[in-house]
Amino acid sequence: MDSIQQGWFTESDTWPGAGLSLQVEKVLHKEKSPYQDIMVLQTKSFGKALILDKIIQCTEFDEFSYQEMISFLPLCSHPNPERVLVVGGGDGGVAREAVKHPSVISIDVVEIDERVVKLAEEYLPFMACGFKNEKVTLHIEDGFEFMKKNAQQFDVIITDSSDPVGPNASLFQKSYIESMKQSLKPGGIICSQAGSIWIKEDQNTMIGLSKDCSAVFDKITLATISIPSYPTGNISFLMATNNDKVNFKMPVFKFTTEEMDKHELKFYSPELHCASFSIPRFIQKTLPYLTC
Ligand code: SPM
Repeated sequence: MDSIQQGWFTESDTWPGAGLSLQVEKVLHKEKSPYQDIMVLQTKSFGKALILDKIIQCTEFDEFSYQEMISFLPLCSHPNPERVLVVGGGDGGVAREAVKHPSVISIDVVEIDERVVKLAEEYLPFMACGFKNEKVTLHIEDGFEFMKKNAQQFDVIITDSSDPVGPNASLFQKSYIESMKQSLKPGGIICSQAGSIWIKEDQNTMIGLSKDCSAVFDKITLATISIPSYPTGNISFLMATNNDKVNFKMPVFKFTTEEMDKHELKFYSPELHCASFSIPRFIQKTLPYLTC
């Protein structure tokens, strides 16, 4: 089915029987890269939107919610996060946020699809600006291969991927979790997007991810946030570590109000950090592998 009909883009594959629609003013760009179909849309009420394989990745209206939380939940839980790896993240939004943490020295972003980076630079400069920071190094290559060459290098690994379909499916499998474990320094933290708590298929992803994590990590937890442009208005993050001193629910680094204003944080705060780990009972019961 054509994803744009009568001036509306509908994301219909990720939420069975339902769909999120955005009214489109203009298709700014459309192409098939070696890895995926890419569209950049000018929408009527969500600003510019990046779509990969018909799945909304981010919109100008609410991208800050996802990028701030997937960055600062793990970074502010780690006692001294100096080296950060972002797998995916080709729009630059996570890099833009991660550079704001004061102990972060370097961020390696490993994106497989160079076209995503180029199009973000052209159409989404409010995110691609992340690549301009001197702490950030961009690598156009496969995340698995990169991690193989970089054992025990990173304090925090953030997987900023699309959903587990097509080439992204490998980023939700056990071999990927084992690769991350090998690339982490002792005591490091991983954080992966894990879908919506309301979608059965995403719950299955969370169960699989948390089960596979339990084979290599002692502490596994889930945080969940609101974001209007993802199906059901929700997205979750699975985090894990072997550091027994980490208490995910209480940030060890707390941004002050002045720092949050200086860095233009619009969603993340130490209070919201704590609150995002309070997950509904039906999800707690669905996920027996969470340890905290
Ligand atoms: N830097 C932004 C990239 C966004 N990556 C996550 C995209 C998730 C889209 N789908 C969410 C729906 C859950 N089934």
